Amino acid sequence: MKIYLDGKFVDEADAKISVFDHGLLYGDGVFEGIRLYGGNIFRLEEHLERLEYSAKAILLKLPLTRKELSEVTCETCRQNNLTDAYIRLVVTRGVGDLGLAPWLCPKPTVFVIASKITLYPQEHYDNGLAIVTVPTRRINPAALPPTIKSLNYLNNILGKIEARQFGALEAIMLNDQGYIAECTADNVFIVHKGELLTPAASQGALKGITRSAIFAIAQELGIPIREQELTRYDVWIADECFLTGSGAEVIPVVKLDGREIGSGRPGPLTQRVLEAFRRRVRIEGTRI
Ligand code: PXG
Repeated sequence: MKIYLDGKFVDEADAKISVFDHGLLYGDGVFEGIRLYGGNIFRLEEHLERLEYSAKAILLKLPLTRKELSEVTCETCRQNNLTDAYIRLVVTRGVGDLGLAPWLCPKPTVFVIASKITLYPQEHYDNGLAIVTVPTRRINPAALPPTIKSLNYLNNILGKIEARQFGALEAIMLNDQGYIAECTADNVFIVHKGELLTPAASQGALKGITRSAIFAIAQELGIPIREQELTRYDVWIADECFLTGSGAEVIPVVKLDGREIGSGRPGPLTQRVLEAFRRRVRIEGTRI
């Protein structure tokens, strides 16, 4: 496997980073998780824009332009002869000393990994996921905005560990007002009376690229869609529920905390959205 690392394509075994890199020492950096479908990168410009916003929010000056980042991302896929892949684009604060001071890190580190992806097992797309609500709250946007896709994922990892302790693969995280923010690595949607509802970013959700594709798909299909504050009660009485993410795509949820949602089976609107999403990823996108 060839990895892009700071201007060069190197073998996996040579893709090494300093122990003084602040991405490692402090989680000081930003990243994107991107998908390649049939030789097209899905919504690359949107991912690069979000990366630029994440970087700007932490006052990290990206060392490559949008065009250069786009080119190295495509080239990493080409170098590995990939047509379908998961791409991880990472920019860290770079090498510094043992203090926090980001201004003492002269050069950000940039790397791109393009690799195979393992989705949730197919049975969960067919039969739906059972998820739980975890006690760990999503971090308060006033402490660290969840709209920044930073290398600090410990809040989500604590949520993921709790999900597993309850026997679930994914979990709903509430914000500190008790409203649904998102899952540990996915956005949440419910269907209620024919309408699609999802929490706003202000509730502590990442502005997911898949989530924004769902807004376009809903419009195309003529399904009403809007952002709304959601509680667990809204999920209890929902007709359907599904999660979205670059890794998960669109996955039905049929149980929350052991309680069946709707009919207890993946619902018809979820199926329509999932099919439309799978069609869209094949035709939309940047040819590598
Ligand atoms: N919320 C969080 C906290 C995420 O990390 C999403 C929502 C969905 O956003 P996108 O833009 O992907 O629709 C994410 C995305 C992984 C992996 O390695 C994680 C994500 C995406 C792809 C792979 O587990 N998180």
